[in-house]
Amino acid sequence: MNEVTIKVEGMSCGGCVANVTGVLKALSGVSEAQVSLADASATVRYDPATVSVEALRAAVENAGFDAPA
Ligand code: 9UX
Repeated sequence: MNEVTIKVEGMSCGGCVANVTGVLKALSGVSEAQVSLADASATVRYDPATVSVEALRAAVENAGFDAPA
């Protein structure tokens, strides 16, 4: 398992945090996601053989937020 922290911009409330947490955890290969509204970030534990950081970012973007590299 690897751990990465990605930027997540555009979250406004705890509901956004829950939504981003949910979309990340729903991805195959993701075991843990800790999303911070204050830090505008998500720290994710994932299996790099199953899912890429780019796929994590894409899932966040598809949920309506910005995940700049
Ligand atoms: Mo809060 Mo976010 O009312 O997608 S849930 S702004």
